[in-house]
Amino acid sequence: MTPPSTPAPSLDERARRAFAAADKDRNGYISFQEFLESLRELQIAIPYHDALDRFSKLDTDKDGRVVETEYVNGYLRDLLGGNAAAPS
Ligand SMILES: [Ca+2]
Ligand SMILES: [Ca+2]
Repeated sequence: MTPPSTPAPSLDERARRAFAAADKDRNGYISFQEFLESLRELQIAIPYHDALDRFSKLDTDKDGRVVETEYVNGYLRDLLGGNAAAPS
């Protein structure tokens, strides 16, 4: 049961994989419903409004869908920019 030895994926490769995993119906974007499901799969238990908040941060053009570019950018932003969401 040893995992195949693959070279460590780059950050945006990881982001793209995470995106593909979250896009359940493979229609090219993540809906909020899919986003909730992916959080659940990752066993990230966050309140509904936090999930909504994260989703809307990813959805930079606010069309209610997170496309791959938005996801990848958000993923990198999260890692590089820190996650210091100031309480409003
Ligand atoms: Ca989808
Ligand atoms: Ca969008």
